[in-house]
Parts: sequence; C-alpha cells; structure tokens
Amino acid sequence: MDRKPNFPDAESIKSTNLAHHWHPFTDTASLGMEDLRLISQAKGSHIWDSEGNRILDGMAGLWCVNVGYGRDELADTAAAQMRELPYYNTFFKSTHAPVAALSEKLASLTPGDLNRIFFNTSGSDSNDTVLRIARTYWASRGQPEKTVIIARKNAYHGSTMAGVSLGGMGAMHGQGGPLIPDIVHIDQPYWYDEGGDTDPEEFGLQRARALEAEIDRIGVDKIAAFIAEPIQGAGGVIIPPDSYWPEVMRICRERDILFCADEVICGFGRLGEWFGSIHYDLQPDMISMAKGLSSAYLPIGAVAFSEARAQEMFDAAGEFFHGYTYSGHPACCAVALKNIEIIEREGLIDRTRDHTAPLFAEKMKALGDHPIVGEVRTRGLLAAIELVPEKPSRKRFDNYGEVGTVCRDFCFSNGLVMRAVRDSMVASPPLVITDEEIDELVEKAWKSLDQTWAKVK
Ligand code: PXG
Repeated sequence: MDRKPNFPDAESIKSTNLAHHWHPFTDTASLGMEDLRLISQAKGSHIWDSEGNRILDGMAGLWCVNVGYGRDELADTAAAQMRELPYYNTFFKSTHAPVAALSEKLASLTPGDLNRIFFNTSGSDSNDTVLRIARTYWASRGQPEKTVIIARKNAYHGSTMAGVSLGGMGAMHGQGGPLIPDIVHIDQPYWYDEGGDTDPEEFGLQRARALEAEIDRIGVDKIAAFIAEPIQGAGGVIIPPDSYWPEVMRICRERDILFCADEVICGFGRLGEWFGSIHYDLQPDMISMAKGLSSAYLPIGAVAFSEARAQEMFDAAGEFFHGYTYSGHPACCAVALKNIEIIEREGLIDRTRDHTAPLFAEKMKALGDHPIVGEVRTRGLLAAIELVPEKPSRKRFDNYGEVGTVCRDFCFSNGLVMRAVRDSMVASPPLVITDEEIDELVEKAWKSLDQTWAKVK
C-alpha cells in the first residue's frame, strides 16, 4: 500500500473547495490551488493524499485518532446503531442504551468520584458546559458571586465563545469580542521560553503560586474554578516542571475552588493512562473530554463532574437549563464505547505507558543533537521540538514563528505530518504507532530539520 494511484477528479474537487469551503484557522484570501492537500485515504498511522503520497500522521489527525485509521469495527458499530436507532434525544426524560452504557463506562474510567457525565458534541462545547456548571454550582450553594474562572495564557480550550474566552490565545481574543466576562489568565509553566535562569522546579512552583496570588488578589469568594490542560497541547506541548501540579492541587484544595482538567488532548491514553489526571495524580472536580473519546470517528465530547458536588447542585438548583440536540447521540455514544473497548482489548494504555512512550522518548531525544534543536521534550505520546539558532541561550530566531512553518512544510514534503506552533514542532501520533513507524517519524523529522537548518542558518 505504499503508493496509491492518483485520486480521480482531484483538481475539480480542489477548485470546488476553493470556491465554497471556508476552512477553519486559515487565511482564506491567500489560499490557492497549490496550497490545498486533498487527503483521500488512511490506514493505521498513515494517510494518503490525492497524488498517491503516503504520509506518516505524526499528529493523529488533530491529536485525536488514538486507535489509528481504518477500523472497520467502528464503522460497523456506527452503521448498526444507525439502523437500530439513528437518533433520539436525551432531553427531558428520554434515554437509550448507548448513552447509559457510555456514562457508566466513563464514570468507571475517570478518577475519584467523577461519576456524573454530561454529553456534548466537541471539546469546545464541553468547555461551555464546564463554565455553566461551575457558575451554576456555586449559585446553587448560595454563592452566586463566585463567577470568576481562572485559566492560563496560551491555553487552548476551543473555538466557541466560552472556549475562546477560557483559552489564552491572544490572536483569538482579538477577533469577535467582547469575550465572556469574569475570566482571567495567569502565566503558563513554560520553562523553555519563560524560565530564564530560574531552576525549572523552582519555576514550576512560581507559576503554580501565580494561581494562589491571583485567587488572593481577586478574593476567593469571587472564584468559581481553575481550568487547565494537564499538558498544554495546541499551546506547544508545554510539559510543566514536576513541581507544578502538586502545588496547584494544594492551592485549589485549600481554597475550595473547583478544578477542571481539560483532557481533550491528554485523555484516552495519550499520556499512558486513561486520563492525564491519573498520570499526574490530580484530583479534578470536573474533566472535559472529546477527541480520543471516539478516536474522532464521530464527533462527541463529555464533561465528568464530581457526583457529590453534582448532587448538591441538583438538590438546590432544580433543572439545569443546558443541553445540545446531539447530547448523547446514540451513534456517537456507540462508537465511543467501541473505541474504549478497542483500547482495552488491545491494551493500548499499558502499551503506551510501558513500551511506546519510553521508546518514543528515547528516539525523539536523539533529535536534540541536531544543531537547530534547543530542546526535545516528551511525555506519553506528546512531543515538542524547540527550534533555535543557538542552543544554550534559548534565544529565538529573529523571524520568530516563521522557521516552524518552514520546517512543517519540509516535513510534509518528506511524508510526515508534524504541526508547527510558532517555532516549536509538535507531535502526537496515534497510540497504535509501531516501533518501525517511530523510526520512520524520527528519520523524516531529522531530514526536515536538516533542510530547515540549511535554509535558515
Ligand atoms: N480543549 C483542548 C485542550 C483542545 O486541544 C479543545 C478543547 C476544543 O475541542 P474541539 O473538539 O471543539 O476542537 C481542543 C481542541 C491544533 C488544534 O492545531 C487543536 C485543537 C483543535 C484544532 C486544532 O493544535 N484542540
């Protein structure tokens, strides 16, 4: 299956697309025919484009195709569920078998007492749900003034108004405002770019204590929740120093504010556990999830909330006026359940933790010897490669942000998808990536780094 014949009608599909399709996160005015990549097929960890090129998908789509492409079992599950019951809503007093079974399954996989599951259709609207639950919860406890959500700069929580407002992306904040009020952003634990001469562990403590300082500045009686990704994904795979999370948890617990772990990327095996919260021993009150929940075969998201807190809210608030037409969509739930069954049956969590992630770490670290690479960091099957003109100072290229794009384009022409976040190359391959495919990824990455270095040095 190395090379496939050219895809029929590729040119006409591209020109139709160019005329009418509005791409997400794309500068449409400058998009031309030659920029478009038509993806035609996928299997395992590879995708094919319309010219027949076989490309290793080092991003698992958008950090989401955890069980890899080409799973007939998931297609069959969707088809069977659609024949049986393609849709019925879960509003008011209706339910169906897949949503009940998936709720039970998620309650069993999430840590602690996160046993109450609300279904959404994506990560973004899961975080809308998080925001509404957090504020409604405190109002139901007689503290309606606890409305402020603390989030982090350079976090990504989605593209809906709540997602953008919770996220800490400056460019996104610049469009479509005003943002949702009472959301504040503290500094991120990004040692490589922001740690200067401070020891990483000391820096981790400092950035955790920024949360404490912000709570005290605003007043704990105003704070509803802190939301954060265990590892920031879209922000550039920011792996916090080990000192960070224990200190954050201490602060949340002492102040009794809700902690929401956004596990849209870190969930479902990415860090070698069902959730990043388990990897880092966090005790969240809420987890938002999507992506790996169904390995993206169908769109679905969920929020898991503490059963004890949910009961307090149910007793006091009565009806929660919130929900989406597709909350708990039967086909999406059935596919998510089957996806979880595959992860369990194939032992993908243990394999990632005990085999793939250590191998990935070892092989990726070798890229650190490349002259353009300042740091390689990995955790589970997440990686970042920092591109810099000189290593020890961690100084950035003058045209910061452009070198990453150059490298990304070389990767693609070498048959590898890696994403550039400014001048950090990031990877998040499917959990099913084989040992040989890890070698393929590292070889193609090295070649792309060579070409990038030759072009920019
Ligand atoms: N939270 C996190 C942590 C995410 O990574 C969302 C929420 C929103 O999920 P939805 O399903 O609404 O997209 C995400 C999504 C990228 C990229 O290029 C990252 C995401 C989405 C699209 C592109 O890094 N993350």
